[in-house]
Amino acid sequence: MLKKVSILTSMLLFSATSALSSTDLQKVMKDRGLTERDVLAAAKTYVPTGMKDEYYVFSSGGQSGQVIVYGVPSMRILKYIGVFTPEPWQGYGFDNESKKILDSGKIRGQEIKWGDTHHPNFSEKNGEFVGDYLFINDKANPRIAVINLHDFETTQIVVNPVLKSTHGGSFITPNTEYVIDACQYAAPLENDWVPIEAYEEKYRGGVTLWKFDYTKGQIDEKESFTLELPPYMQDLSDAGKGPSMGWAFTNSFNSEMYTGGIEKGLPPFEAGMSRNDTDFLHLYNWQILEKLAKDPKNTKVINGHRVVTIEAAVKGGALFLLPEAKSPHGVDVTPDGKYIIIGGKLDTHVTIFDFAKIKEQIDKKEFAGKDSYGIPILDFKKSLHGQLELGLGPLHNTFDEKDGIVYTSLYVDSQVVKWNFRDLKLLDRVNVHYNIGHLDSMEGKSTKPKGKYGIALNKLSIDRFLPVGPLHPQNHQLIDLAGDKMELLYDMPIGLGEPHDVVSIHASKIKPKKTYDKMGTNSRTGEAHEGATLAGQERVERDGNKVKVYMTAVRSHLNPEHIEVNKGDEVTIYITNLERAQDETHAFGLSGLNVHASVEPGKTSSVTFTADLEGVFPYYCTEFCSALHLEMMGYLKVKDP
Ligand code: CUK
Ligand code: CUA
Repeated sequence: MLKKVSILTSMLLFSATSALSSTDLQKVMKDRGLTERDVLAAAKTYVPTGMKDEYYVFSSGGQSGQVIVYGVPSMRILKYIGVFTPEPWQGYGFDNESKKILDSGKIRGQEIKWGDTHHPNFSEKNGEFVGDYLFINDKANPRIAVINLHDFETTQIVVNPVLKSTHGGSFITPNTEYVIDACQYAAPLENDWVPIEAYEEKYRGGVTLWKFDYTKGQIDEKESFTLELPPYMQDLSDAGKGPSMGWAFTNSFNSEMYTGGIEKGLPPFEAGMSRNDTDFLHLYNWQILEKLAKDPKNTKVINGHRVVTIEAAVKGGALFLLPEAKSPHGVDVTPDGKYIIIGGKLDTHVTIFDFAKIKEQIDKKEFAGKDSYGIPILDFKKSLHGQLELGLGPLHNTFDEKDGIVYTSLYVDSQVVKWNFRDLKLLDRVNVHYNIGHLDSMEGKSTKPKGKYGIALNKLSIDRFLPVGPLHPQNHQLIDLAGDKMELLYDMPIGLGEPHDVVSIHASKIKPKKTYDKMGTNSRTGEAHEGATLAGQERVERDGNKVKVYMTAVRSHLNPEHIEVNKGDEVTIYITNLERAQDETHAFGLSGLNVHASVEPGKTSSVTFTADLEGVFPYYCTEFCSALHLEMMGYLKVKDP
C-alpha cells in the first residue's frame, strides 16, 4: 500500500515546485484515512480557487418547484433558480415582474404555491444543445416554464389547459420547434366531474405540443395544441432525430385501463396496472399533427385549446402504438436517431426498437391489429433490434461520444451499466448509493453527447451523509466515464427536493450577461421597464391615492431616502440599479411589509403594496454591496392624515 501511495504521490507532485513534499500528502492521507483511489478521485474533481468548471448542470429541484445549477466536475452549487414557487432570496414572487410570471401559473384562478419539477431540457439546434433557454415541467400542477439562460431567470409559465397532470415533459424537438409535455394520470380533458365508471369513454391522456417562438423566447399558446390519447397513463417521452426526425415517442403503463379501488376491496392500482404483459409505446408524428391541427375538422376545442382527436390523428397517419414490456419507464432515442431504447421497471431487460423497421411497417401499412380506439398497433417482433438483460429495474439511458455506448440506470440493483446498443454487448457496471433514477452524461441527451462524466441521481442516500433527521438528502454521484471502467468520484447531497433529472452543457455554450445592456431593463420581458429611472430622474409622483416612487440604487445610497405616504395609499416603488460594474447587485427590502426585490446592475424592479399600517418602516439594500452597505437605507413614513 505504502509503496503504491508513494508512486501516486510522486506522480502528483512531479511538476510541483512548491514546498509541498510527498510526505505532506502522505500525512494528510494517513490522518484522514484516504486511499490512493480517493486521492485520485479528489484530483479529478477538485477545481482550485480561481479555476472554473467544465460543464454546467441544471437539476430539477423536485418538490421545491425550482431548478438548481451546479458545476462539473466540482459539483459546486452555483444557483437556485425560482421557477414555480416563490424564491425570496432573489425577490422571486415578491417583485411585480416575477409575481406576474408566477401569476400566469395560476390554475383555474387558484394560486399554486408548490411545484414538482421533473425534467429540465435545453433549447436545441439540429439536436445539439444551445445554451439559450431551459425548459422544465411541473408534474403536480401541469405547467411548463421557460428560463432565459442569459440571466438564469424564469420568463414564462404556461398552464396545460386540458391535461390534469403531466410527466413526460419537457422534451424538445431537434430545432426547438416544440416543447412536448405528455400526460401522466388520465382524467377528463374538460374540467367537469366524470364518474370513474366512464374511464374508457371519457377519461383521456394526451401529449401537448407547445409551440416555441425562438426569437421571442416564448411559448406561443395559440399555436400550441394537444394530441388526444387513450387513458393508458402516458409517461416519459423523447423526440426523434435524424432518420426519426418528426416523430416523438411516449411510454405508458396502464394499457389495462385499470381504475383502482383498494378501499372497495379491489386490487390496488399497482396490481391492476401490471396485469398485461405489455403496455404501449405511442408513436406520433408532430410534423403531420401540426398540419392536421390547422383544420378545424380534425380538432375539438376544449378550454379554448385545440385538441387533435384520436380519430383524426389515426386517419392522418400520425399515430401508432407499439407493444413494449410492461410498466416501462424511460424511453430514449439514440444520438443517431436510429434506435429507441426502453427501460422496463418490472423487466430485467432493456428493449431496443429499430426505427427503420418501424417505419417500414408504417409505410407498408402492415399492422398487427388495432386497439379499442382504432389506433394501429405495430408488430413487436418486427420492430425489434434486440433485448438485453441488464439487471433489475432499468430506468433511464444516456449516451457517450464513443459510438454505440449507452449507460443505463438500474433502480433496484442500484447500479449503472455500460453497454453497446449496436451489438448489444454488456461492458461494465458500477454500484451507486442508492436506488438510482435518472442518469446523465455530459450533453448525453443531445445528438453530440460528450460522455466524460456521469451523474447518478440516487433516490436514497441512507448512510452516505451526516444524518439530518428521518428525511435524508438525495445523492448526486459523479462518475468518471472517460476510461473503459467507470469510476465513482464524488457524492453530493442537495437537500432541496427530489432531483428527478439533470441536463448538462459545456460551459462555453452558456453566455450569461454581466449586466443588463440597457439601463432600466425589465428582466422578465427583456424590454425597457416603464419605471426605468436614470440618475437625476429620481422622484415621487402622486395621482389620487396612488404613489409612484422612482428610485435609483448605486454604491452606497438609495435615492430617495425619505418617502412619505398616507395610510391607505397604494405605493409602487421602481428601483433601478445604476451600476455598470460586474456583480454589483443591490436589493430592496422593506421591513415588516413582505417586500423584497433583487436588482442586478442595469435592471429595474418594482414592488407594489398598500400602506395600510401607520408607522415608520426602514428600508435597506439587502445585498452586502460595499463597505457602506449598511448605510444604504431610507425611511418609509406612513401617516394617518
Ligand atoms: S422520472 Cu424520476 S426516476 Cu419523473 Cu423522470 Cu424516472
Ligand atoms: Cu447595495 Cu447593499
